[in-house]
Amino acid sequence: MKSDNILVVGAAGQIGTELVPALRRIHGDLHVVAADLRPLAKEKKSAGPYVQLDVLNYGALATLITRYDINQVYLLAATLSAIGEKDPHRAWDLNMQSLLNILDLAREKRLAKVFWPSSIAVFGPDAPRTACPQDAVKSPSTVYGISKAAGEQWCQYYWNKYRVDIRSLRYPGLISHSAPPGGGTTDFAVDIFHQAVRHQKYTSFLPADTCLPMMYMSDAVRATMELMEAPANRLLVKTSYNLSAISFTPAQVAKSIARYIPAFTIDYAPDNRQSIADSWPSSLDDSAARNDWHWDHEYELAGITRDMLLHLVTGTELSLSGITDLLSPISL
Ligand code: NAD
Ligand code: AKB
Repeated sequence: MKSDNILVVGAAGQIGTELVPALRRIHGDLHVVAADLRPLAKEKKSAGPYVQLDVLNYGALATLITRYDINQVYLLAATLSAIGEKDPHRAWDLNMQSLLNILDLAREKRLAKVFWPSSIAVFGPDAPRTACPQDAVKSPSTVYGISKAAGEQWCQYYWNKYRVDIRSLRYPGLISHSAPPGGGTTDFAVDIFHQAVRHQKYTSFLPADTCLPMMYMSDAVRATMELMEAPANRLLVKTSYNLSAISFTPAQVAKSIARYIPAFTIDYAPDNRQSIADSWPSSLDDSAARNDWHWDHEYELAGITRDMLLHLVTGTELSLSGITDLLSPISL
């Protein structure tokens, strides 16, 4: 059987940094091509092909797909919620045109499958705040959310009209120790761990009690790969699946960190990202994903905290002696 050749565009970002190695472990280094606008960072060795490319350049994308005989594309390049508000037209152009380029190439080159991520940002103030259903009303208040809501409809359109097999997840805020976040509203949930390890204190740009849906990156990568491996006839949602793990507030993650770093303190200086967070649901109902392709998350807040701190203290001046309990077993 012919092996899959996979292209990941936006590979140098937060998700790509963990997704590319995970795909290479399954498909082989040479079968997964990483592409990004940024050059490969000097300190990062690439086990497989790395190509510097602008996803808005249709011709360059087409050439790359032909050269590497690509049959699956993961499109990760995008402008996230907070950065998007600084230049809405630019965010719209990148988020929409990148998707349309990949959808057209998927049709033209008869790609077997495409993955494109949506977000909890498709929901706005008119959707239920808790256990937000798969088909809840979408009234996004950011250009990022508008681009994701429109993108979902494009995915469904290309399926209905051209039978392009495009699979999508509405990711919650993702937490990773491998790469810095790219300018979203949920970034506090990553920054707080870095600051806790470096300075034992953090100033949150969201208020203490703002609750948002979150997920550990290893769960998100696994969800992505499980969705892509699922039989097509089980995938009934052709826009994007709600995907859920846990929800927490800045105060709750601070308390979880303080269990390991007793000197850790948090204070609050909410900024414009608060209104974005306030427009999003605090939890999602992802029963369609759980029913259709048996999605289940692994990491709870305690497991995320422990794993993040374990990775981040390694190589810092902070020794494990300042952190209690890190190595004792706990439930995830
Ligand atoms: P990121 O900002 O960390 O990475 C995006 C990557 O795309 C960057 O490496 C950037 O250099 C690259 N890129 C930007 N413009 C490009 C262009 N013109 N051509 C090629 N590459 C370009 O983002 P991420 O957190 O990895 O998110 C990836 C996707 O997942 C996005 O669609 C995002 O909306 C979605 N998502 C992320 C989260 C999250 O919490 N990280 C949550 C929901 C949805
Ligand atoms: C953001 O905050 O913009 C992203 C997302 C939830 O889509 N992390």
